[in-house]
Amino acid sequence: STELSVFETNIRFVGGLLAAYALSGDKMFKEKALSVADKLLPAFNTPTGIPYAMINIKTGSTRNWGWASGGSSILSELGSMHLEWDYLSNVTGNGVFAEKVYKIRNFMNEIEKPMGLYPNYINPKTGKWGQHHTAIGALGDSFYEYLLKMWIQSGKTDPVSRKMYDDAVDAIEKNLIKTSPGGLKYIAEYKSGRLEQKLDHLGCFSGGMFALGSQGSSNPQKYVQLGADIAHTCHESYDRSATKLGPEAFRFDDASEAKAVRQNEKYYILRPEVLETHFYMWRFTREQKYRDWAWEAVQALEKHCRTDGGYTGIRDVYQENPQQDDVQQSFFLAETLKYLYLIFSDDSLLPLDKWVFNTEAHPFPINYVFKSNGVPVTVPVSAPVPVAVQAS
Ligand code: DMJ
Repeated sequence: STELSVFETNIRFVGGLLAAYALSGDKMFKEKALSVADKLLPAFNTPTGIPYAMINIKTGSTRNWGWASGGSSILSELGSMHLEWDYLSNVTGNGVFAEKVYKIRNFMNEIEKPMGLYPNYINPKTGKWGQHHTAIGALGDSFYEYLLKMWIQSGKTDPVSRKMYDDAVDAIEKNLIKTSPGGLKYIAEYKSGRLEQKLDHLGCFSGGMFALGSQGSSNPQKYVQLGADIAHTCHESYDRSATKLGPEAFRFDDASEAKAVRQNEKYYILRPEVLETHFYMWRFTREQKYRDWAWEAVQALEKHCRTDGGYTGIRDVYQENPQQDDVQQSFFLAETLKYLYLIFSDDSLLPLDKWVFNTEAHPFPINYVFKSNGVPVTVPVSAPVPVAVQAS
C-alpha cells in the first residue's frame, strides 16, 4: 500500500529488468518488467497524458509532489519513460505503453516554449507550465537525454525527437551556456527572469550527451568540444576539493569557481554523472586524460567511500577526513561502477552503435524495430534478438 515514484520505478526497475531481458533473452525478465510497468499505468490518466509523479500501487491513486510548483509534474520525470515503454511495447506486443509515451512526446513538442526553453514544471491537468525554472541539472536533466536517445533508439530514423533535441540545445546555448572569468564553461539555471550561476553534479551528465549528440548534428566538432568543455569544468569541481570528489552543486561567483558555496551543496552521494561524461568523452576522443580523471575518482572512492559493508556517500567533499553518510545508493552499482568499468574496457563491450543506455545506465538495443514518425505500434513487428555481451 505504499506510494512509488513513477519515474524512479521506471528507470531503475522497469529499465533494469528490460536490460536484463535484452542481454539474456530470458522471458522471465520481460514478464516482470511488464507487471511492474502495468502497475504504473493509472498515473497516466490525465487530460494531457502527462503522468503524475507518484502512485499508490494498491489503490491506484496518484498525486504530484507537494513542493512542485502549482501541482505540476516534473520535466525530467515525465520525460524519462520513453526508452523503456517503447521497448516494452515492442517486446510484449502490448502497444499501450508506447501509446502513452508518444502522447507525452507529442504534447511536449507542440506546446509553446518560453524562449525555446522547457521549464521544469508542467501541470498535467491544464497542460500549462508552472514556475519558469529551467535547468540541465536537477528536475530537467534526463528529459533532454531522452530526446536524443529516442532518436538513437530508433536507429537515428525518428526526425521528431532529433529536432526536439536540436531545438532544445539551441535554446540552452543561446540562453544558459556561460564561460566563467577563469575560462570554465558551464550551464547556468534560469529562474523566473534571472540566471543562477550554478551547475549541479547531476547536470554534468550533459558533457557526454553533447558528445553523443554530435553524431547527426550540423556541427559534430562543435558538440564534441562542448562535451569536452563541460567534462573539464566538472573535473575541476572534483579537483578543487580536498577529497578529489565533486560536490552536489557548484557555483561560479566572483569569489570562487566550480566550488560549492552553501554547506548543503557540499556532499557527494556516489553519483555517476561526471564519470558518465568521461566515459562518452573517452569513447569519442580517445584522449588519455579521461581515463586518468576516472582513475583519480576510483582512488578517491577507495579512500573516502569504501567501508567494510560497501560504499558510502560523504557529507563534505572539502574536508580531508569527511564524515560518511552510511548510504550506498543503487545508482552506484547501476551507473557509477558500470561507467568506470566501461571506461577501462574495450569499445566492443556495449558498443554505442548497438546499445543505448537509459538514464540509470541500463543498456537497451538500438533499432530493434522501426516506428515511423511517432505513430505508436500496437503489434511487435519483430522480436529483438537478444545479444550476449562478450566481456573483454
Ligand atoms: C540516477 O538515478 C539517474 O541518472 C537519474 O537520471 C538522475 N540521477 C541519478 C544518479 O545521480
